This record gives sequence, C-alpha cells and structure tokens, in this order.
Amino acid sequence: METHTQFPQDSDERGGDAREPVPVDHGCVQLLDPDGVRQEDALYDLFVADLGHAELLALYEDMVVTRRIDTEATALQRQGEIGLWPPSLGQEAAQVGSARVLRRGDFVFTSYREQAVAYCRGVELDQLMAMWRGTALSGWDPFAVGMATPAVIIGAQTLHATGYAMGCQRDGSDAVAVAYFGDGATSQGDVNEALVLAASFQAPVVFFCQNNQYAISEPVGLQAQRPIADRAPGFGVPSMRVDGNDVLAVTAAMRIAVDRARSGGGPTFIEAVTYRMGPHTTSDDPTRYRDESEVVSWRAKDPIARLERLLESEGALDETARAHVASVADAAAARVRAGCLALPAPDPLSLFDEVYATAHPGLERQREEYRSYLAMFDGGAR
Ligand SMILES: Cc1ncc(C[n+]2csc(CCOP(=O)(O)OP(=O)(O)O)c2C)c(N)n1
Repeated sequence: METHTQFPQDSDERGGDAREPVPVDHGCVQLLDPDGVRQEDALYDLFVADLGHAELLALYEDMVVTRRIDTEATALQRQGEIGLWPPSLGQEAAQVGSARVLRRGDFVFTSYREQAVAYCRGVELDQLMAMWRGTALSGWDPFAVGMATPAVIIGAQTLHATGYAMGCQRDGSDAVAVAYFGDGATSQGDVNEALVLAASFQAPVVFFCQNNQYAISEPVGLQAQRPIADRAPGFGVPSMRVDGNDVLAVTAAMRIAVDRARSGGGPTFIEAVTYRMGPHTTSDDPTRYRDESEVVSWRAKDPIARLERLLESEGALDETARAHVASVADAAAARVRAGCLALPAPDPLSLFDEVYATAHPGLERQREEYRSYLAMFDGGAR
C-alpha cells in the first residue's frame, strides 16, 4: 500500500498530538467489517472512542429511517405522485455518518441524492418532496436548516461550498462548509477549481465524495485510474479513503476533517467508498450496464446490516429497540406520503415569477402565450 501524503492531526482532545504529521495511505479505512465485527485502527479509533450504544443506536435509527423514506419516495414515483427520484439506497452510512458530525451552524451543499443528509439537517419531509413533485422550484429555506437546496449541475456545489467557507473564514466564525458530490463529479472542472481555490485560501471546507461506483452508467474505473482520494493531495488538500458503508469509519474521518477545518487547518477531501444499490434515478435501468452478481456482492456489505450485527452481538438491539426504530421509520414514511400528497399545486403562471429580478418584454410575451395556451383547457389560468 502506498503512502502519499502527510497531514497534521488536529484533535488533541481525542488523544492524538496536535499537528503531529500522520501518514495517510489510500487503502480503505474500515472500523466495522461487513459481519459487524470491529476492526482496529490506531488513529481512527480515537475519533469514535466516545460512541457508546446510545449513539450507535441513534445512527442505526437514522439509517433505517432514511432507507424507509427512500423506499416510500420510490413508491410515490412509481405511483405517479412525483416525477423522479434518485435513490440513496446503500449510501446511508456515508450520508448519516458524515452529516451527524456537523453542528447546526455549519452549512452543507449537496447534489440531488443526499436525502439522508437532508433528514439529518432537519429538512421537513414534505419539503424534501416538493421539488420532485414539481410544486416548488427548490425545496426548503436553506438558512433554516444549514443546507442549500440540491444542485443538479454536477459539481457546481463544490464551488459554492468553498466560497461559503471563505466567507466563514473572513467573518472569523468557526463554522465549516461541506460539499457532497459523487465520483462522476470529480471529472468536472468545477470540482477541480474548487480544490485549487480551497487549498490556496485554506478554506474551512470538507469535500465529501461518495464514490458509489457509477456516474449513471459509467463505472468509476473509466475516469479514475487510481483511487479518487489520490487526486486531492496534488491540489494540496489532504485526503482520506474510507469504507463508506461503515458508519464508524465515516464518522471518524468526518470528525478529523471537520476538526481540522474548524481549527484553521484548511480543507480535507474524503472519499467514502460505497455503492448505489438502486438505479441512478427511477428513470434508469441499471441491469443494462451492471451485472446482478455485482449488486449481490455489495448487498453483502450493506451499511445497515453490519451495524445491526454489531449491536445485536453486544446485546444492544433488543425487540423493544427494534420496534421503536420501526415505528419511527413508519411514521417518517407516512409523513413523506401525506406531506407529498398535500403539497399545494402552484399557479401554472407562477413559473415565470422568479426567473428574473425584473420582468422584461420577452418574458411577458412568453407568459401571455402560456396564458392563452392554458385558456384552451377547462378553467384556464389567472
Ligand atoms: C454539468 C452536468 N453535466 C452532466 C449532467 C448530467 N448528469 C446527471 S447525473 C450525472 C452523473 C453524476 O454521477 P456522480 O457524480 O457519480 O453522482 P451520483 O449520481 O452517482 O450520485 C450526470 C453526468 C449534469 N447534471 N450536469
């Protein structure tokens, strides 16, 4: 295994020496194997040593609930209630493990698949559905939850996060920004520009790449001849590569990165190696580009099942705890469904309202054309 870069370990609270260089190799760090057995790691263990059964149960609950939300949303799409859904099935540990490290005052910038992150940030479940039901141009008030609405332009949010982080730095705040993006996004200019900018200004930003193995139908190996985490050190950004289906490894890596950003140590890149078990979106048929055997092999690495095995083996997941988690998950699914169906449909002509700060004749003409078009149907529009 090659050792590529050195970076300072910032947290002396957890037993390390502050600023002591720690070699990072780009093997995948794993603290919990697929059978739910703890694996030792001298550095990363320090960062999760405080997680007892209560904390692990909370992470387990978040993962079960977000998977349930995902299932319900997929069903709503199949029933024609929303236009599209990008499932997060299989990526729960990467999303929950990282998002739960953050404080309320931090700010998150994601693409479209980070429903579990949104849940952890406190996005209301009906707002989570609004964009997909087409009743809002985006979903929620970013400032209410510390999370921007989804960026569908691949990689754009990494620049937004870097700019936001530079703002925090200039304000003298210790808030950090996090950019979530996929493996495919790392081939975009925006992501590379963001890395240069963040390194140059030592911006307090965490680049969190969920390598879920595919950019729609393109396998990651096509664009990455080496581990994606290898790229960041070339920009001057230290990086880590962790098993993204291992909520403990993800939590440890995120704590290292966030501590560093908060304490003035600059950006960090995390590659969470995971797998998108479902389709890219509900419009996609993954059987056209990947073998079922591959899916089966990743199913054996399921992020929820392995934490369940650990908790069971330690006697921390009894029937009462299991029933509680199931009821929270069912209640969340019911809120998703009821909230989605109750979203008020916007006036069709409101489509034109937020396009420009000041209307102009071309826009007015389009509005009038659309109004006449709608008038051909029962009821018309205002
Ligand atoms: C700038 C840009 N180019 C192309 C697309 C079309 N597109 C949508 S999703 C996607 C793949 C993204 O893959 P990845 O970054 O790995 O994220 P994932 O969907 O796997 O979470 C592409 C190319 C887009 N939305 N934006």
